[in-house]
Amino acid sequence: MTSVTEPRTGYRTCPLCEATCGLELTLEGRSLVRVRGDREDVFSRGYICPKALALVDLERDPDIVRTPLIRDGDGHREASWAEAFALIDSRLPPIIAEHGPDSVAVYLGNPNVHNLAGLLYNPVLVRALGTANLYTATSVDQMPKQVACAYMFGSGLSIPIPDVDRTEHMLILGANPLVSNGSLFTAPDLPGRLRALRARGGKLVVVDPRRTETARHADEHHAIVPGTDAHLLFAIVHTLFHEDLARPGRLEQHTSGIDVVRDLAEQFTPETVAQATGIDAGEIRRMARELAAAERAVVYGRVGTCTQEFGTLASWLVDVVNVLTGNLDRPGGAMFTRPATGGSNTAGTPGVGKGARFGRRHTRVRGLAEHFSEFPVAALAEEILEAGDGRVRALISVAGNPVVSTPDARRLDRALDALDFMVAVDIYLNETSRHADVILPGESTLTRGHYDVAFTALSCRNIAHYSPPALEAEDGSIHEWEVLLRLAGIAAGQGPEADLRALDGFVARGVLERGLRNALSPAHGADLEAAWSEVADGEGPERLLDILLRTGPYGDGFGRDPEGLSLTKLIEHPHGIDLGPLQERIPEVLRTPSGTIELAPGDIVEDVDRLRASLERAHGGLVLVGRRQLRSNNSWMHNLPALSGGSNRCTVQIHPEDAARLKLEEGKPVRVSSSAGSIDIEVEVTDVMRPGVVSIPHGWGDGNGEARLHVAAGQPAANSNALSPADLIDALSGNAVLNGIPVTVAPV
Ligand SMILES: Nc1nc2c(c(=O)[nH]1)N[C@H]1C(S)=C(S)[C@@H](COP(=O)(O)OP(=O)(O)OC[C@H]3O[C@@H](n4cnc5c(=O)[nH]c(N)nc54)[C@H](O)[C@@H]3O)O[C@H]1N2
Ligand SMILES: Nc1nc2c(c(=O)[nH]1)N[C@H]1C(S)=C(S)[C@@H](COP(=O)(O)OP(=O)(O)OC[C@H]3O[C@@H](n4cnc5c(=O)[nH]c(N)nc54)[C@H](O)[C@@H]3O)O[C@H]1N2
Ligand code: SF4
Ligand SMILES: [Mo]
Repeated sequence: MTSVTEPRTGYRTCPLCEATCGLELTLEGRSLVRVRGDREDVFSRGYICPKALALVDLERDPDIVRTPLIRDGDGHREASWAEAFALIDSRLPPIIAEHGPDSVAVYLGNPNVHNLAGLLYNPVLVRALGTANLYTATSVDQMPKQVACAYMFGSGLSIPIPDVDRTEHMLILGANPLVSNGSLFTAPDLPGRLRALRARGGKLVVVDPRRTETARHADEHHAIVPGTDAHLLFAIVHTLFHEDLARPGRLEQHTSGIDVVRDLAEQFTPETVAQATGIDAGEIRRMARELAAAERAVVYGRVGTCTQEFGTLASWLVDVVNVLTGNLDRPGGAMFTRPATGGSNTAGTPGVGKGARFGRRHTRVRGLAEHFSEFPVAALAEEILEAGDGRVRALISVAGNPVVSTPDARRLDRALDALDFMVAVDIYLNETSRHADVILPGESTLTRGHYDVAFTALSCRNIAHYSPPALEAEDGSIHEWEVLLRLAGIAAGQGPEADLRALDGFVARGVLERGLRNALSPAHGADLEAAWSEVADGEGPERLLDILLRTGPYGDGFGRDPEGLSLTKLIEHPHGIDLGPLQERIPEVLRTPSGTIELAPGDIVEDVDRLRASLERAHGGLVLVGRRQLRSNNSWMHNLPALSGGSNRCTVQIHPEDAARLKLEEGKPVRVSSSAGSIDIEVEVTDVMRPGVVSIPHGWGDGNGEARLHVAAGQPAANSNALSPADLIDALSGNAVLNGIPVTVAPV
């Protein structure tokens, strides 16, 4: 018998991590049967990692939530969309009416940044709710970098990206791109790009308390004491000044505060920080000299430098060194992307702006400042649990698993039980969504179009790449953007049957008006009605994307430049369009009040006292850091057989000397405890760890009967964030400290 359905091929960008690799999908009927790298993808050239292959398992995972679920006693039962939305409409608006908009919190998780629905329609939902209680995964991730960039360059999304393909020297702190493939640094096949850097005679230096996969493939590895990157970087800055190696070059005329930084660095001599950092003073001087001597060099810091006690200072100093060595905004250094969908630094006045303003609101209980209109998620549990006016009573969680991903995880787990009402938009019934009164299914990767609005703004080349849906949505299913818009309609008091088409049109017109108002847009000043008539028939994320592209920096300006970008043009290029290497953008990219790179922002300068004080602190005792695993993705891919077992084990790694002293035996269970709690976990004795530092991967749940994760439930696991104390935050950004947590380890 011959098969009824011929295999078909579709192309799409991988939605799983920031690398944005091109995939070639093979489908039979509605089934995804094979995933390969798309060799013709203009950016990834066929590269993929094991996670993408697991999309086949994800699509057929029987545990995936495909119909709305409604709480029924201790469990959940299936319901129709109409019943689910009606229930939300009967519960949510009364809470808002009685207790005000802030009584409803929103948590937005990481996958939102990887899909158009989340990126473009969550803001609509948050606006409709009008709540100040917005929390996202940003405050357990890159908030310090965004805060530092906002101070220095005037926008939280003006983040300098390593120009890896042209650099000759790269210093990486607190990132493990051989496993993670990079973050705030979109570069498919980053492992290959780093190999190429060394093959052309360049040098790769890694600073990490663990001898990571990346460290093992580097020229040099420095096993730093966790939380001391700012000390190390300050000593590098000190050396640059002291040895007259600071050469900002053309940046000098565009930079203010260089002298202030020189004064601040004065006391951070390599000798002063050597003990704290665990890195020899001579080595620090050599690192500084080599950075200064290299023709093109770049410093890059990521999760390990952000989710720590001095996250903002470390993130700031990364770019201070890039500026002082003349490597900011220069080929082979750290450069600014110019994204095709535009952004804060492609609008407004080139070279000047309002800059950063934080703390317009504060959390009720601890008084923590807002950054970019969101609060630190480390404060969410107390905002729910602590009685009083303004308490959070309801939560909408979209593609997030904060019970596993955020600090004091067990307390948050209890807090979610204390809510009056919770909605989760998620593809799994997991540690977080199990608390929801209503779970609304997210959408399959195959039935939605894809464009990386976020990551094309953070990539090491300028790229535009749209993938149309590989499959039509099934009858009766609802696209994720429609789910979010439906929730927005309910929040706005329009009920569960609001006119989605009208709401969507309103959203799209707003985006179009903003685009036409932007003096830097090729569509600036175009006739609104004429432009609207070109998109009036469209809908959803695709229409918004089309407007962003056409009004963006390479756009067709609604007909003004027929060669320019539009969604139609991208559809004609299924393997993406390469818009070329990164270009110099200073001073035009700046949006600071002074019109300069503000190298010594006041708030940051003040925080240096805290850093200085830490030098006098007594050391000793074990500290915990995290790690990522190649065949895993934060908290939600442990349920896929293709990614289970093997190297993917939830263990605590510890140096042999520490293990001997504590009488810990390889493979045996141990109890790891911190001020927040304790977990039992298997021990792995390995000299990849720096003595005094232990490592546990995040993303594993405690195993909970109510979750529907059959494959994951069979694997030994423990929630590392049960150990992260919610009171440990980076002072300037409110970001959680997830690395460098004091712990004890003992045999069970
Ligand atoms: N200790 C420690 N903690 C950490 C980190 C660390 O390094 N150490 N890293 C932090 C970082 S960098 C991040 S980004 C956060 C992540 O924190 P979160 O974003 O809270 O967690 P994820 O594991 O990404 O969970 C995503 C959720 O989205 C669901 N999901 C997946 N795809 C879709 C979809 O298409 N639609 C919908 N609606 N739902 C979907 C999944 O089922 C899951 O419930 O964790 C942070 N936590
Ligand atoms: N396979 C896989 N890929 C992923 C993910 C995943 O879960 N799995 N998650 C994705 C996400 S959401 C993100 S944000 C990115 C993150 O990508 P990366 O930033 O590369 O994240 P990690 O691999 O956690 O690397 C952080 C490193 O910091 C080190 N570290 C800890 N504390 C310190 C410190 O104080 N100083 C220094 N210098 N180093 C320290 C840790 O040992 C670790 O090696 O990865 C993405 N890609
Ligand atoms: S590296 Fe990231 S984008 Fe590329 S295939 Fe793997 S998960 Fe997908
Ligand atoms: Mo992340």
